[in-house]
Amino acid sequence: MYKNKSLAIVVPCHNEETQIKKVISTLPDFVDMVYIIDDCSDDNTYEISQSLSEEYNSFNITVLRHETNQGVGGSIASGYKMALEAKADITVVMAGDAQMDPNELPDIIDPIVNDKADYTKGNRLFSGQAWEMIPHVRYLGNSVLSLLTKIASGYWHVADSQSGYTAINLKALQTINWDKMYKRYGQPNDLLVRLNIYDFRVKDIPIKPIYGVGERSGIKPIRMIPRLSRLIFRLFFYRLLHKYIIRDFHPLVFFYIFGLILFPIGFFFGLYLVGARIFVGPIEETSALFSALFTITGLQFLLFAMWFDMDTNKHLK
Ligand SMILES: Nc1nc2c(ncn2[C@@H]2O[C@H](COP(=O)(O)OP(=O)(O)O)[C@@H](O)[C@H]2O)c(=O)[nH]1
Ligand SMILES: [Mg+2]
Repeated sequence: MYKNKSLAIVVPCHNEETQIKKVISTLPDFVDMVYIIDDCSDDNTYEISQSLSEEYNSFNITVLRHETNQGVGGSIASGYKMALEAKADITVVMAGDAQMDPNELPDIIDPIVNDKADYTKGNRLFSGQAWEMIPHVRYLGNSVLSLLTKIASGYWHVADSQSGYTAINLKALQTINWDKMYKRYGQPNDLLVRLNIYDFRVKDIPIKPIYGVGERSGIKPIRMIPRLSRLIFRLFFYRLLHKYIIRDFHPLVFFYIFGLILFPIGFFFGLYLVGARIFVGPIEETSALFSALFTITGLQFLLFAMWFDMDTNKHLK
């Protein structure tokens, strides 16, 4: 128990035989239950986890093995469902590769204990050394995805969207449909969008970036960014539909739609006109006017839509 709240830890694992012991052996005493999800590893993660569950039986460790690989999101969903069954007041996700510092647990869960947030997540970018400590390709990829996730999720104050160190309260755990959550690396982005649809409060907590502890990442940033960008794009429309049309209504949807239609037409037509002016010769004034009108109104629509969205979500900090 932590300040009279029961605390569950979900540990998604894929080939973590060298790392999992470190994760479990460093957990603080106030942890009530641990769910290790072995995502169909090829190594001895499952056997090692089972022996850890005997060695550290005060943590009530349950080890679940996926018969097929589901991805990190699928593993987290399995863990969440077990925590939900146990009615854990707070459920924290800590990766099985020891990249999360257990000393930071109180920082992550206190806002939930004090009912200041429904979901908290670590943010590695607040640290002054983030650029030095995080591999550069990941840092840049993360920044792009974080910006897109702000737009898609409506949590404009949340950054480091790909961080996996998170805590969730029982109410949110009971509300989200875990079978629908995205199963692979886009899981954090997907979950933020779902939380926003139900107006849950999300807080970023500064944490230390930890690299070089023997972890082997499954992420290939170059392939990941286009794939996740497509997912985030889809999630954006999913949220607009569910939050501002189905569950409630806000005209910002129309602002976004008009903006997304008018701005690209105006912008690309403008580019074409610039090319024509340079390489061919004079262009029609009305064409230039047409392009300018579309670009300017489209841009206004987009910026207003963002502003309205920010305003609607500002109480969810
Ligand atoms: N790569 C990978 N990791 C998984 C999978 N299922 C669960 N995980 C776990 O998810 C966590 C985060 O994955 P990792 O590749 O370290 O991501 P990163 O820390 O963001 O680079 C680790 O604890 C993995 O063991 C899977 O299918 N593939
Ligand atoms: Mg990792």
